[in-house]
Amino acid sequence: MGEIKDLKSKLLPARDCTTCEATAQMINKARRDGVELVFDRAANMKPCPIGAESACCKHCSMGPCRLNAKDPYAKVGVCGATIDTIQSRNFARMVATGSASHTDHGMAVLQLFGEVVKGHSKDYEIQDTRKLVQVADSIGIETEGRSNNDIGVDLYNELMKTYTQVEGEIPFMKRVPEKTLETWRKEGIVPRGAMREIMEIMNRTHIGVDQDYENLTKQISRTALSDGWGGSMVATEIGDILFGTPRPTVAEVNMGVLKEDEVNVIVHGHEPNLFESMLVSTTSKAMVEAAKAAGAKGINLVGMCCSGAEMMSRHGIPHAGNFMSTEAVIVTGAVDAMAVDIQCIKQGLGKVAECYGTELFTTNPRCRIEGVKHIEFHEDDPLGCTDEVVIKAISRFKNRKGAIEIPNNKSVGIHGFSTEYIGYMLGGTFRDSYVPLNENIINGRIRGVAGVVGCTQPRTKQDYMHVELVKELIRNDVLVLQTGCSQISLAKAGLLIPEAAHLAGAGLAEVCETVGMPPILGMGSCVDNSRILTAAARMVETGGLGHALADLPVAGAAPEWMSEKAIAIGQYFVASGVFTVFGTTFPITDNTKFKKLLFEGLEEKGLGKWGFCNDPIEMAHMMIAHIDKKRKQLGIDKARERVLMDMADRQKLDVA
Ligand code: NFS
Repeated sequence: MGEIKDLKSKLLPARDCTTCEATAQMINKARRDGVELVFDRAANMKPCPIGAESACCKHCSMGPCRLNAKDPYAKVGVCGATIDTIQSRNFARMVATGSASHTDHGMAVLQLFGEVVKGHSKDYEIQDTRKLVQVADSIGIETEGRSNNDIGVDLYNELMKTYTQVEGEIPFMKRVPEKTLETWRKEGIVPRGAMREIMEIMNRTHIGVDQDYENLTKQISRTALSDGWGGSMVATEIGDILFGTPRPTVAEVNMGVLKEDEVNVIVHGHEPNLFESMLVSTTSKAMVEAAKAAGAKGINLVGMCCSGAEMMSRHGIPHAGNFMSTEAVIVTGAVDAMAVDIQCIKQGLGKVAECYGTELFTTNPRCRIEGVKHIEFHEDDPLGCTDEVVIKAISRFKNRKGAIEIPNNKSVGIHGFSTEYIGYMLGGTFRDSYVPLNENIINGRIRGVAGVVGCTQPRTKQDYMHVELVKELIRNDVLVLQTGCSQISLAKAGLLIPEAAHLAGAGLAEVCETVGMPPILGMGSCVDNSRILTAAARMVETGGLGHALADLPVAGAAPEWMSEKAIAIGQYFVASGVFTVFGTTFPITDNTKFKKLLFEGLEEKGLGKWGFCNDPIEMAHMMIAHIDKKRKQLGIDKARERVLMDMADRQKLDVA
């Protein structure tokens, strides 16, 4: 399938690279300054057409073997591997890597939690005891009359099985609707423990092991589910217990959040603990005084990418932009220090930071960059790292050289819609309920729910597909849930506000106005896609919309995806029963049995299915058609027709 287009010129005009005005301004500045960014590297790197279609194999040294994507069954690899074996193995390894990233991150958060509840950590404490009890209850841990630490130790031990268990079902399977779990058991795809699943996938994709794409696809689903309902879900739930469950918070987004007269510190990455500690360092009296002594008005802490999205949701910390803007933001010259942890950290940041004198630091032993300074973050002395970064930032502020140009774009939006908060918003603090959501879906005011998530990337105009797709969905009464870089795209477009309801269809707008909520709900980082799963499970549990996740009128999309994590997320949504559409490119060869299985066959087994589309409006209508199909199967399609008729009648009356 591929779909990556040949690039005509070596340097694309900034306007063709992005719809983000701030990023475009910085692309132009970088070109004036002679600094190369990701957009320029992409224009000079023609994607390998065989690799883009996943028609090559380098799993052994008899090859690498290249098959012909145009005539996929004309050739086989040296070992005899068919196109279906080669593609499914490549896909499996993407899912394994993506799942490993989320689960390793989740396990680190759980380990920190373990230190806290065992009383070994003095720097962190549980912020949300209500959620501690809720999560423990949800997986059958006794909570009545017990201390938080006792509950916490049991929760730690139980959730550690998510990663280390060898046989049995992972703990959060208790949250999966019974009918969905039955399907998974029948298919043999209930995850045992993430380490086991990832290890098995690596074995099965070695030369000469699993050479039946259907059998391998089962392990692909099982591994992805160990991420969505396992590693990622633990990261979200334990993150909430440790750092607080998000509630709607106003936050500013885009490069205009940088301040010329303050020390600007950016944290970019995925693990909340570094960022939480940076918040303590940048607000400490001693550091603020040191900044003032250096001539600054204060210290301005800003986030980027996913940990930025979490901190924005939990504390209203401003956010400077998504994945495609992480180099561009340094071009402002105003970033005094950037501390990174893991995932989506471009190696190119090193050079750009050097050009503008920004102090760039890696902090996690898993992620170092050659030539970039490393200040290791230790959970038993978190401030040791973050204080040092802030001191370096202050000194860079004092010695700033070169012109500073901060784009004045920033948008204010509301973020932090956790699964729990959606319940309180609809039902009130003491009677958390999803009934009003289900009722409004059943009566047709809300047509369905879409999750729009994932990255931005240089092979498609930054933010464009996210924004146009979401606008088209809400225009058609589809409530949109968002996470990750996609949420930042919509936030920059100024649409994460209740007033965006004026762009929504009449039914959705009416619900938003009654509840006082935006038609687009920002739920946090990419691991917080697990919030979309728990919200979907709540919808099934609430009743009236079928018995399995696959019955729900919902769909998902990642129109500008680029990472292996995104593929893992897509696969766990598909395995959970959701129609999931990706854009820009898809690592698969057309007209193969493996593609047919992913794009059609899985749905016939009671799971969801994949889709691909490169036009945001068309993509929206693929999702809407699926939602309408589900409404019809549920027998609620007529209700929507009636609602629409009522509205038309009302409008006629208004005119009269
Ligand atoms: Ni998700 Fe977060 Fe962004 Fe893509 Fe990267 S930051 S985990 S992978 S690029 S959405």
